[in-house]
Amino acid sequence: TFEPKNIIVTGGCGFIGSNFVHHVVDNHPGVHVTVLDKLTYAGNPENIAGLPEDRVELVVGDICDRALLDELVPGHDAIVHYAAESHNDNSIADPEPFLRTNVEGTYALLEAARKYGVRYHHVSTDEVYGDLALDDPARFTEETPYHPSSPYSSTKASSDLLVRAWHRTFGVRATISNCSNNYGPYQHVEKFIPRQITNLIDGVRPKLYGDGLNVRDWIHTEDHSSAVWTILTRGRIGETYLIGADGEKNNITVLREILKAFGRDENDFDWVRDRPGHDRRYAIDSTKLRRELGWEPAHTDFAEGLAETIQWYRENEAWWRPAKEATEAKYAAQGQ
Ligand code: NAD
Ligand code: TDX
Repeated sequence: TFEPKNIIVTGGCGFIGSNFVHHVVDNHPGVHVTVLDKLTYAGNPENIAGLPEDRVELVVGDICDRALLDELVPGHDAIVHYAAESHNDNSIADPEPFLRTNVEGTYALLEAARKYGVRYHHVSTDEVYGDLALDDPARFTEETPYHPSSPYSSTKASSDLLVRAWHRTFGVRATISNCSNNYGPYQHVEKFIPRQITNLIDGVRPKLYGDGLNVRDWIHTEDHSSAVWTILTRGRIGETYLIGADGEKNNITVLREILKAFGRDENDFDWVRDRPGHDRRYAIDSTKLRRELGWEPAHTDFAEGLAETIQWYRENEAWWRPAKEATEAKYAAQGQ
């Protein structure tokens, strides 16, 4: 077992990274967290506000900044890398920042991990495997070939390959996790579930892409955090672990659950233009993580997790309101 004392969490002011920071503070008392975050449109320091100052430090900076990494990384024993450009629709509108942050940024962190002998965990996505047909009984495993579809997922796939090479060639003590779609508090209003919840709070009709039958494999972000901690501390070096909680649902089903929670008719939404190259279905087989490391998800009741998430957006309008108008303006310009 690896017992980290002083970790860097990149992207710790984003949705999943900040949930991980809370998870570490709440569950692992001896650990200090340095958050390295550029505070892009997706990063919000309020996500980690109020945490004990002797446990969490925020450094505002870019993961591509090699000089900053030379200052920051020595003295830490692990890097947990969440920072990314994360939204598929943005990657279609403008791929450039995805190449920089996701590929060059990962390269810079790997070089720092190599130079200072630091343990490295790489947070990635199931989208690197491409998509499955709706009627295919198969799910993704660690052996599934890479087949990314979008600019976003191709940059994530590229970064995963860099990690594998830096482990094999330079001996960087690295692990990779590929997780399915997360939901929960602090998710940006550009993403599917928060977008529809906040639309309904605003009295605006939700927007469904294509035929609404695309399937995503939903996991609560808290379960993603416990899985990453498990892999960081007990995973085998050089290995990849898939993270999932058996949460396959198609988009129209999820949307109708949200509509129901707001007491609206199940057809009270708009069909909008489909996403180009839209992946049909993702599905994760997380047997390796469960058998080898004994991890289990705790939040397996999607209806309950969704109700709590809706409640969180109702209670935290001040958190999401500033981003809402610009996000919807961008979608409107794309016919979505
Ligand atoms: P997010 O967009 O909510 O947050 C990204 C964070 O990274 C922000 O705080 C942003 O300011 C920061 N950041 C961006 N570029 C940076 C740079 N160059 N330097 C430093 N910080 C930078 O993303 P998220 O949804 O929380 O995703 C986090 C990670 O998890 C990503 O690597 C993503 O690929 C992966 N992932 C996400 C999901 C999902 O469902 N959202 C599923 C599987 C894996
Ligand atoms: O308004 C919408 N209407 C709609 O039907 C939006 C924003 C999305 N959708 C659909 C597209 C997808 O099929 O909902 C599904 C989920 O969309 P997103 O929230 O954009 O997520 P997705 O593209 O599946 O990617 C997410 O999961 C994997 C994260 O954003 C990625 O960072 C992660 O790697």
